[in-house]
Amino acid sequence: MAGGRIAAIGKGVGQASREIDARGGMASPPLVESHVHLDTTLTAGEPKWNESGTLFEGISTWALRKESLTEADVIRRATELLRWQAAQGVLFVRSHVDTTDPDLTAVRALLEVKEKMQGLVDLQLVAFPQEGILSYPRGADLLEEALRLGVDVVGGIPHYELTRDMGAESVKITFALAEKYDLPIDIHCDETDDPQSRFLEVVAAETIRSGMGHRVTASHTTAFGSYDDAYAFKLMGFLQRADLNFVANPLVNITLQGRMDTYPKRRGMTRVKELWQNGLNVSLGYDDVMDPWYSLGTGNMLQPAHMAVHVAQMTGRQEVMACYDMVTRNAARTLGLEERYGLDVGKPADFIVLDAPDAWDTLRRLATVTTVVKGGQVIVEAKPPEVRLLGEPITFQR
Ligand code: 17E
Ligand code: FE2
Repeated sequence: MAGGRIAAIGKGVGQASREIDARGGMASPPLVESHVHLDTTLTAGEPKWNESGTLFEGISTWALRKESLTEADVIRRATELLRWQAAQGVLFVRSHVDTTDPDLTAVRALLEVKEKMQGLVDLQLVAFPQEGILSYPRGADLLEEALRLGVDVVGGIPHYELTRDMGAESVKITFALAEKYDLPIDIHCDETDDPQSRFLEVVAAETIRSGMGHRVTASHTTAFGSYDDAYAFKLMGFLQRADLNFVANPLVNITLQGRMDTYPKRRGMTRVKELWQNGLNVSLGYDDVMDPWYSLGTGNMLQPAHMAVHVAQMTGRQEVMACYDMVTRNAARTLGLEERYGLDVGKPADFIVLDAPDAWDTLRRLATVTTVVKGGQVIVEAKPPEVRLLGEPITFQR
């Protein structure tokens, strides 16, 4: 490393001022969080718990918590979660921030957090109209105001607009704002089990029309898991033409979706394996840590990858490895970080060391991130848990 950048890679390439003993573990580019809600984090139970476990009770519970929101409150909670994530090797984060608030309190707070955390974590913010662009009073104005304040990405939530027409119209508003301010897009799209929720096709059409390609991301898209195969097959071709990114949030959607089903009960996840097989960029997010939608969690990105292996049945050798890519390289692509991300000479010296020899073993054991290096500086050192049975060490290795 030199000047905070990677100077050389390989054996015998010169003398380093500091050596890190990886003890047989692998080095990897940092973990990337491509979808989280930092404004809502660490509020579980406030002012009440989400007893039904549905997306909708999550939204109404958050609306109650929003009434008492202050900038200091958001800053404290968001900073805490970013620290948890950095401590677990997550150095790049894309967070949605609710713009359906006449005061834009969370927007102002997270813009401050972004500034304050620079140097530790790269934070991207998405203006997210939680209660709708057209269904919330002045929703479109508030969304645009957030962009003027400096939010990086334009969001949407078409499936939660009052009618199908309003949903389609809202997608067009998102694209119009993105084009006006030259910003990427990340839309909460079709987060429902309703197979009639078909806003992804509108997003694909707008992506093709605008030529925005991989500057567009469709998040959640859980209804894609409920579409019939004939429609899904046709749609997949359009998605390939559009070349947009997908983010799935398996920890959260496996619990939020399927709530109106008895049995068989749907998995409520988008077609992660098939999107990946068809060459589309898929990444994974945590979505929520201890909030009205998901009361558990620590922000460790190996957990959604581990859950994706199960929910998407990506259990083949290469498939498990692909799930690791979905919280590293693919997520970096979703965030548009290709230029500065990766273990290549000349790129910033940001990397992690895991106590596992490869990506497969990392997910099998939910390995510990033992070292985190940011800009050439060691910022985290951690020891894997030491276990002894009758005095003998147990390593969980065969
Ligand atoms: N809001 C939403 O609409 N969907 C989600 N999964 C979360 C917030 C976490
Ligand atoms: Fe989300």
